[in-house]
Amino acid sequence: MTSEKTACILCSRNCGLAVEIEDGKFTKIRGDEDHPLTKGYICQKAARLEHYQNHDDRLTHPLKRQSDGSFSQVSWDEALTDIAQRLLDIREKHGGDAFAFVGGGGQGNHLGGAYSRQILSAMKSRFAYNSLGQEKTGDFWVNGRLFGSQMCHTTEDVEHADYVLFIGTNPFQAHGIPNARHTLKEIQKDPNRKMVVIDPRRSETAKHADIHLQLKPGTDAYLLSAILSIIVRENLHDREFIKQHCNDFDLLEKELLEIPVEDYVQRADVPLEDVIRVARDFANARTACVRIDLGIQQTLHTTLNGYLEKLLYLITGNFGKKGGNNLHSFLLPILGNTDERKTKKGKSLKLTAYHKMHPIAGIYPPNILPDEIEHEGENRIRAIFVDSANPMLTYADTQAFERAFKKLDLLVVVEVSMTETARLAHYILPAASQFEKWEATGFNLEFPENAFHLRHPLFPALGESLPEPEIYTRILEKMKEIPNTFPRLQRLAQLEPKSSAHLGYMGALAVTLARHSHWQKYAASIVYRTLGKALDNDAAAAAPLLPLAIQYAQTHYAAVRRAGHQGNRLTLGTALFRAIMDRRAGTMLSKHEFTEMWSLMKTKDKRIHLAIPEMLDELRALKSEVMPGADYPFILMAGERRSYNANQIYRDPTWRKVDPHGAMRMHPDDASKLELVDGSRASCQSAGGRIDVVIEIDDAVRRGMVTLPHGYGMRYKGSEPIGPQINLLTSGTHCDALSRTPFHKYVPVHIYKINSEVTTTS
Ligand SMILES: Nc1nc2c(c(=O)[nH]1)N[C@H]1C(S)=C(S)[C@@H](COP(=O)(O)OP(=O)(O)OC[C@H]3O[C@@H](n4cnc5c(=O)[nH]c(N)nc54)[C@H](O)[C@@H]3O)O[C@H]1N2
Ligand SMILES: Nc1nc2c(c(=O)[nH]1)N[C@H]1C(S)=C(S)[C@@H](COP(=O)(O)OP(=O)(O)OC[C@H]3O[C@@H](n4cnc5c(=O)[nH]c(N)nc54)[C@H](O)[C@@H]3O)O[C@H]1N2
Ligand code: SF4
Ligand SMILES: [Mo]
Repeated sequence: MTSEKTACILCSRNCGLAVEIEDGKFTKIRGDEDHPLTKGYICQKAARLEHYQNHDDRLTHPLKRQSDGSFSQVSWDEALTDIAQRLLDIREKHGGDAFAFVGGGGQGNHLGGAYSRQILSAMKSRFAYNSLGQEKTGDFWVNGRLFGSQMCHTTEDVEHADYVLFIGTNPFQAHGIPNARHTLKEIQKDPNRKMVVIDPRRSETAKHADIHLQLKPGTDAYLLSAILSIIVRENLHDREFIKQHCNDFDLLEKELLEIPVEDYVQRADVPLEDVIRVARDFANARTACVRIDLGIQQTLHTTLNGYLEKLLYLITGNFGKKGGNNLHSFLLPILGNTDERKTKKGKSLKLTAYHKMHPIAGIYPPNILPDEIEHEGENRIRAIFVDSANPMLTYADTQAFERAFKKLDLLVVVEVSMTETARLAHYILPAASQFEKWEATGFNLEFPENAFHLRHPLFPALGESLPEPEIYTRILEKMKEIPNTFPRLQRLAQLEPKSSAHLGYMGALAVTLARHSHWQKYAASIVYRTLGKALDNDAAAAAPLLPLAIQYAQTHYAAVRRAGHQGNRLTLGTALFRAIMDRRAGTMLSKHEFTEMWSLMKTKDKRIHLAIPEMLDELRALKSEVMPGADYPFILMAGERRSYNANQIYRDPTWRKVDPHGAMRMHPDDASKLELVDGSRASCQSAGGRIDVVIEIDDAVRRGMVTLPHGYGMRYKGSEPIGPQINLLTSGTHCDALSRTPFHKYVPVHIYKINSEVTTTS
């Protein structure tokens, strides 16, 4: 038995874990008090991680599809030689646009993403699709306009705010904020602090709140603009802050004054006096912040909602201060900046062939992918790599994805498990699990104190599985994009003592990349094959953190030193890298001061550009809009976070202690009209599909709304789907016009009672 440190891989908190392992298994899992941010906190899901590490769907060998549809084992060399050749043929014949990369990191594994993305460069393609493009790209787009870059990501200091507004998020179950359940209880206990929840369901979080605005699904844009209007009408905005930091407030103010407050509040169907109270108290609070998530990002007016919630803290001056919302630093950058208005060296952004869609933050939206594969044009997508994602269950319109993926000339899936997507692949490449390799996430999203956790391997890789850095580096070598050896760099890496500043190596790397500029895009694999080989404990995969740490220390010099790292302008970065490598419980990266937040702004004038013309147009258009779905009796929230769902990460259903069916929650009044009781079977029909469900009566949901959980529908060991395959009901076209992210929380449906036995597919 050994005791080790690691982190949870189930949500963006990545809580630090202290674990005991024996015979290749976790025998004990608890929160790690030494973790610099999570300090011992965990939720009930982490204790079950043995169900991720060891189960019957784990992949052990590369698999190749045979002509009869079955899979047979092949060697790595055979698989990668053939894949590389087929990629080169497709590139030669159809150009790089015929290739797309899907996924590249889930809730716990982003280190591999630094390597997998290189295959896009090798294919001369820009088409990176991932799950952020079905939830957060609208938000990133707004950040780009307000703060000058789509990489300016915001965080919220819920732990120190006097007044917290949760809109469309249920941190009690979904977490996403520091030590969620403790933090919620702290606010609830303190008579001087207030919590407001805006959610059509009386969620577990709403149960802790001082005020719950139980609005009608999809009406957030009305409610939030009414709150903003009340604030400016009553002169509660922070004029001093606006004058000092913001542009174009007058344009915004004019629009906000036009909002018909009473009408909009009525549309949202919440008490006007509560709304007025929230507007006043939020604006008058000493410190206030807003935390949002999918409830507004996957419903009507996604991007506009993101704009309005940000205006709440901006015009009240709750930005760049303790207890407010803030920008934060990134060590491992998971976002890019792709402003569709700007051109780079005279070249505009790459639009997709069929939908002419531009990327946001470097990401294309999965919603359009089936059309980009299926259209008749020469420049359609013909080859795809899927890595760390299960689009067959998680992207909108399962039927369209199945149809489209079957038309591909090449589908390669890099996975730890035999998933529903893997079953469609030409090749399945087995990845070592997240506890069998060096891993980390870029979910270091905090301010003023930010931390990073590099996880060490705890178990040997299962069977022949390999870490992604090795898989993708071998593919680049097979494609002859990089040579197999770099003798000079390897020699220098070996020469320098392990604890040195690696200055000789870094200098030689810079010279090599300057001389061979076509290798720059493969820096991760080159560093992996050279410096990586010289690191202890086979830590090659972590080698690209050295240049990132150097860059981070240069950009945030004072903050890194405040976090206790020592060194001068040349050596601080390597000291930070060493700390990251050595501290198994995670490392505090930086301690900023609040005034330094403004240095993270990317507008040229370092001011916030409040008026976004596209958003003001959409705001104006709300007045004459009719809510969609009026001809359906129910709005389905397709994808709720509950105590026992965790995206598609756990496949073995025995991990769940409750909710085996992933039941549909329905208000008792609605249920009685349909003669449904707890445990009844019913059929749920949307415009696109039908699934059978089991009913759970729940008076916390609004009448006219039903909910189904996300994270079910797996065919474990080839079984029938377990629980609802919700994306049989959703659609890629029912989406935000600007970001193309789906309205999963607003799916109009009919529900019918069924008396026969349940079948769970469409
Ligand atoms: N247990 C668990 N936790 C998770 C995950 C998981 O699978 N399981 N997944 C992780 C991931 S990837 C993500 S992105 C986060 C998501 O985390 P959240 O967004 O917080 O979780 P959801 O339950 O999807 O949705 C949040 C709330 O939105 C509400 N809602 C629905 N429609 C509307 C609406 O029209 N307006 C408003 N204002 N609210 C609405 C729902 O009732 C729900 O309470 O969770 C993370 N954490
Ligand atoms: N209708 C509806 N659809 C939704 C949602 C919703 O609320 N409603 N939520 C959406 C959201 S917010 C998200 S984030 C997505 C999540 O959906 P996806 O992006 O598809 O990601 P995960 O569910 O996290 O699946 C991760 C996959 O990675 C595999 N994996 C785990 N570890 C590793 C590893 O180390 N290497 C490799 N190569 N693979 C690994 C797992 O086996 C799993 O199959 O789903 C989205 N889909
Ligand atoms: S699921 Fe999220 S909140 Fe729960 S232990 Fe894991 S990282 Fe922490
Ligand atoms: Mo997500």
